[in-house]
Amino acid sequence: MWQRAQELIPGGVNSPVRSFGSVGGEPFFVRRGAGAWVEDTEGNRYLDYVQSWGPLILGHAHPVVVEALEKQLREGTSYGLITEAEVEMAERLVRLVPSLEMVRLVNSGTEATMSALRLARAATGRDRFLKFTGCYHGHADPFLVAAGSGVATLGLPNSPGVPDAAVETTALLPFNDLDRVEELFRKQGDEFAAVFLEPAMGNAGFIPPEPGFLEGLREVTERHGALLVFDEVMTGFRLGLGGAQARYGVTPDLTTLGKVIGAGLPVGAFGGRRDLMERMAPTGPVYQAGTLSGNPLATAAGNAQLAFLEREDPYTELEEYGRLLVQGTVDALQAAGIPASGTAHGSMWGVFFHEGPVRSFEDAKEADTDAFGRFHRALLRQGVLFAPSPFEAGFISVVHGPSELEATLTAVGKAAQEVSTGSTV
Ligand code: KE4
Repeated sequence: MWQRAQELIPGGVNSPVRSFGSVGGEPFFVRRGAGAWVEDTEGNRYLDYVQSWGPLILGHAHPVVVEALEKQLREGTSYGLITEAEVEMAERLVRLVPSLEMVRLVNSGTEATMSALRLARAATGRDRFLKFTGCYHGHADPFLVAAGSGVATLGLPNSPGVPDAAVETTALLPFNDLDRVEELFRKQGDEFAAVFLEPAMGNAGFIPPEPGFLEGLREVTERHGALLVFDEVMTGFRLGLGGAQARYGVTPDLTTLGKVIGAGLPVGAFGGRRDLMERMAPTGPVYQAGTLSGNPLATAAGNAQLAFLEREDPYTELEEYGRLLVQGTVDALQAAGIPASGTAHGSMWGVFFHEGPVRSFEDAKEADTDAFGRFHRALLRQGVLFAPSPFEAGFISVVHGPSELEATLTAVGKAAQEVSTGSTV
């Protein structure tokens, strides 16, 4: 099957990270998911900390999501016309996410971020924007940028097929370095439409903002008439019910969402201040559209999952599990003589094979990725699935409980020993 997949689909996968390229070995094919577990086509079960890269905060096939989908399926899968479920979803997002006065649903995080950037450029009449190294905002051209020739202000494409023109208005600086932002904006701040970031990085491992960083960005963008855009596709409803902006107490002008709000169905969203969102077609001139945006299956699943989170507010338990998981993993690695550090906020967490502190992607890149690969394979053999890359965040769902934590930490202890004694192949 793996051979057939690689013959017919580039790399055998419909998204690169699924190839397990950075941890070695062959990926398994999933037959089903159930709660905190995924099962492969050979009947092996794995405790799942990937959770479809964030969406499955209730775990796989949670009854409230399955029931909502079963009910909707019989009524149809898409209409291309408005439905009450879209209004219910918009009301809930506006109620729970501090920056949202209006919101539009799209089909992926990529669509959400590319639309938010277009709106920020339209609203300010400026083309340039600042992003941070290691932050991933989907694969639209303006975001596929590598550090320029030493200077931050000239983005260069980081993928063939992206024209220089698409990224020369993208500036790039290290995360958590407010001084560099202040310095850039002192000189050129009035050229910038936006500062665009993951308020806590989930695509470089898990790297939270340092105290003062987000507050500083809020102040410098206001001072120079630029918009502050939080890409909460991953942190939304993961760092708490109101996402990173509620947890860290900084309200952006625009927010992008995805993942959790679709419960595994394709959904993205962008929203924010009313005066900005009213510029979107058809009320305003900024064009954006989508055949399946807000489709009934996605809103059925998303509404069911978000309603559960709003009703049960499970974040204290999620964060406690994350804290114990990270502490137990770091302790086991250090006991095996392997430098390690890590953090857990809300239902996201990360461990670096790096003694820490890890404040930026530049720091994260110094981690021992080879040892991480050996650790990942050793865990897999014991039925535990961590994200198959050292530069991804881990997730916890409401169906990860004490027995899952105990099983995980037992596997982690053995894997750490295997890595340090070099007995892993
Ligand atoms: P999608 O277009 O993949 O739905 O969302 C893009 C995106 C935007 N913003 C943030 C903060 C994101 O984390 C993502 C997507 N995250 C990756 C995980 N590293 C998706 C996994 C994948 O690429 O397969």
